[in-house]
Amino acid sequence: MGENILVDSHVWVEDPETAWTHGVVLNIKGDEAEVKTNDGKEVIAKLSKLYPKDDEAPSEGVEDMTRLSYLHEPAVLDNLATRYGLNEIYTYTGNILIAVNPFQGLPHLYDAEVMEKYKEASFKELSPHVFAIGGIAYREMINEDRNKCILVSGESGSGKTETTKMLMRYLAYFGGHTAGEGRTVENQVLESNPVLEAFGNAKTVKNNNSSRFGKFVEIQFDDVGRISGAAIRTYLLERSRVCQVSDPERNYHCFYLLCAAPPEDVERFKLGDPKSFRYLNQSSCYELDGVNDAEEYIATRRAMDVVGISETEQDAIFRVVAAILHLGNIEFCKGEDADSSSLKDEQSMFHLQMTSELLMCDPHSLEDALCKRMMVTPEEVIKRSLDPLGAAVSRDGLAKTIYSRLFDWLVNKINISIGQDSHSRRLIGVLDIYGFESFKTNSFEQFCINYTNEKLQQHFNQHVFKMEQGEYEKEEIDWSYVEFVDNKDVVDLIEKKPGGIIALLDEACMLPKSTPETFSEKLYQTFKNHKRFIKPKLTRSDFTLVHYAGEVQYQSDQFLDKNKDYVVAEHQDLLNASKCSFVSGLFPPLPKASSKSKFSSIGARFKLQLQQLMETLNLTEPHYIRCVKPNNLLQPTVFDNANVLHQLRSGGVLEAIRVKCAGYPTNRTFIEFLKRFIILAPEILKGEYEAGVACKWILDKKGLTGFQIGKSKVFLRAGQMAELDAHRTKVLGEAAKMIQGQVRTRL
Ligand code: AOV
Ligand code: MG
Repeated sequence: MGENILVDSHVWVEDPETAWTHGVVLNIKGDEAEVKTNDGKEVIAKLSKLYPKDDEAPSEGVEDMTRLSYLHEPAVLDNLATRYGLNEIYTYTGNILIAVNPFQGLPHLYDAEVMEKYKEASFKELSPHVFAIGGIAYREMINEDRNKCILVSGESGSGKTETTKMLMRYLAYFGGHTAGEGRTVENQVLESNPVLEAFGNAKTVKNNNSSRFGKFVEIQFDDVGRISGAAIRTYLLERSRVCQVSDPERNYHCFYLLCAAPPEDVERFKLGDPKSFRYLNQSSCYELDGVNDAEEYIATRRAMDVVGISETEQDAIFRVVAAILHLGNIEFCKGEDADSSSLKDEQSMFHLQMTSELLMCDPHSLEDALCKRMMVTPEEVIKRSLDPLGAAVSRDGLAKTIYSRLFDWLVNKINISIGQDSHSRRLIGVLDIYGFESFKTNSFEQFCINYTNEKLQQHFNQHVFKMEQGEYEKEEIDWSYVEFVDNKDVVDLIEKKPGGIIALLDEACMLPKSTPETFSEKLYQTFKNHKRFIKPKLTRSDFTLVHYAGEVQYQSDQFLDKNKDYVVAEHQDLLNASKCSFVSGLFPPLPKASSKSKFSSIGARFKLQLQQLMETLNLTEPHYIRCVKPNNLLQPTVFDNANVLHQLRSGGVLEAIRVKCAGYPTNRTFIEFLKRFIILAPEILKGEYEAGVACKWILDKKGLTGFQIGKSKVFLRAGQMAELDAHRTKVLGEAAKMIQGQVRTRL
C-alpha cells in the first residue's frame, strides 16, 4: 500500500479507538504523511500504513464485498458498518453470507411476503439474505441432484441459532406440504427447536440464549422436493452447568420454566421459588430480559405436543427436572463412623424424600447410592462409606447423569417421531454449533467447544482456499498463491493420535496416580516447542492454546474427571429399579459383557463424533454463513469496529475476500459459457472452433481483459460476468423487440 497516495488523497488511517478512521492527506514528507481526519484531528502516519479510500463508494455500501473497488480491511469494515447502520445486516462476500447480529427484532425482514419474494428470485437477484442461501441450496439440490449443507459459524452470541432457525423455517416453507397445519413433518422439524432450546440452552455472559450443545439437522426431501423426514444429531451437552452455575449466568432454561409453571404443576412437583434451590441460587440471575418463563413453559409444552411427546411423557420429563432440583438440595454432614456421611438436617431429609417420590425410587436406596460405594474385591463385596464431600460429588454426578440422559432421550424421541425417510436421496444439512468461547475460567467444556470450532474453521479454510487453489492448479492457470492462516497445526495438537492433547488426557485418565498437575506437566513437556501451545506463568496446571480466534487459557483441574465416561454402578442400579417406566427407561440394564469393557472417554468419543460429522459434510456441497457479533454489550445499533475486525480476521473472512478477488471469482465450463454467451458472437457457429478458442473470441470481442482460459473452464475476474450478462440482456431485448415487430406486421 501507499504507493498511489498523494497530497489530497482520501485515505484510511489506523486509529487506536475505532480501528480505522478516514481523512485527507495534507502533506507528504519522506515515507510519512500528515493526515487530517474527518473528526478534525491531524495525525502523522507511515505512508505504508495508509490505505486509499474510495471516494465514489456508494453511501449505502455494496451488497457484495467482492465488488468493492478497493479491497482491504478498512473498506470491508466500513462497508459492514455502513450497512449495519441502515439495518442491512446481511452482506455477501462472493458466495459467503455475512450476517451481523442486529440484537433487535426486524420482523419485516422475515415475513411471508419476503419469503415469497425470495422464492421467486434467483441467487443475488435480491439483496443479501439468509433466505437467498436457503433458496440456492434448495434449488441446486433439486436441479443438480446434489446434497447440500449450510454451515453457520461465528462466536458465541453472534446469531448462529437464530440464523439456523430462519433457514429451517424457509426450507419448511419451500418444501412444506400445503396442508401445513398441525403435526406435519416440517412443523415437527421446526418445533424441535424450542424443545431442544428449553433443555439445552442457557444464559451465559456471552449470550442470554446460548446453545450448550451442538446440533446438525439433516432435512430429507422426496422426489418432488417436499420435506419427507429429518434426523437431528446433537453433540456433547455441557453437563457441569446442571450443578454449577457462575454468576450472573443461569442453569438450563427448563428449570426456571418449571418453577414458573401454573400453580397446580408447581404444587405437584413441590417446587416454588427458584431462589430456594442450590442448583439455581449459586447465581443471582433468575430472570431474563424480555422473557416470560411462565409463557415459555406453556410454549414448550405445546412444542412438545407437536413433536409427538405425549402428555404422560411430558409429566415424567418435568418430574425428572423437578427431582434434579430437589436432589441438589440434599446436603451431607459427618456420619457416626469415621469418613462416613449422613443427611445434614430435616431439610435434606425432606428433599431426599421428594427426590425419591419424583423419581419413584426407594428413599433408603437413594441415600445409600449417594453416600456409599460398593467395593468389589476378589474375596468379597464391601460397602464403603463416602465422606460428606464424596457424597456431594456423588450427588452432583447423579444429577448430571440424569440430566444428560434426559436430553438424549428428548433428541431420540424427536427423531423417532419425525421419522427418517430412508428412501430420500436428497438432503440439506444445517449445522448450528456452540460458538468459540473464552471466559475468565475455561474448562473441559470450553476445550471441546473450541475444538469443534477449529474443526469447522478447518473445513471452511479447506473449502474456500484449497478448493479454489486446487481448481486453478487443475486448470493449469496462473495463480499467485495467497497466504492464509491454516489451523491444521492446532487441530493436530488437539486430536493427533498418538500424542495429541486428547490422547494424553485419555492416558492420564487410565493411570491411577494422575493428577491435574501430572497431566499438565506432561503437556508442558510434550508441547514445549509447539507454537500453538503456551505454558502460562504462575500456574502449575493451566495451559494456553493459540486458537484461530485467539488465545484461551484452560484450567486443567477438572479435565480428568470430566473426561471419564462412566455411570456409577449404584446410580445405574437405583434408577434402573425405578417404578416409573420413563425413569427406568433412561437407565436400561447394561449389557453384561461391557461391565468390564475398556476405558471410554468423553474426549475420544467427541473426537469420533466430529470426525463423522466432517465425513458427512465432505459428501455434501457447503454453503457458508458467517455470523458476526457487533458488540459485547448485546445492544442494537452499536458497531464496535475493533471487535468486528477481530472476528473477520480470525474467521478467515478477509482472506476469503482476498483470495476471491486476487483470483477469479467466477468460473464456467466452456459449454456453460458458450450456451449462455454465444448469442454475443453468433458468427462462431459458422466456423469450426475449439470450445476454449470460441470462449476467448467472445471475451475479446467484448473488450474484456485479465480473464483466463483453462483446460475446460473460463475464469473471469470480478465483475466480468455482470458485464457479459448486461450485453446478453441487451441483445435478447433487441431480439425480442424484432420478433414482436415481425409478429405484428404479419397479423
Ligand atoms: P449463537 O447461537 O451464535 O450463540 P444466537 O443465535 O443465540 O447466538 O443469538 C443471540 C441473540 O442475538 C438472540 O437471542 C437474539 O436476541 C439476537 N439475534 C441474533 N440474530 C438475530 C436476528 N437475525 N434478528 C434479531 N435478533 C437476533 V452460542 O449458541 O452462545 O455460540 O453457544
Ligand atoms: Mg446458539
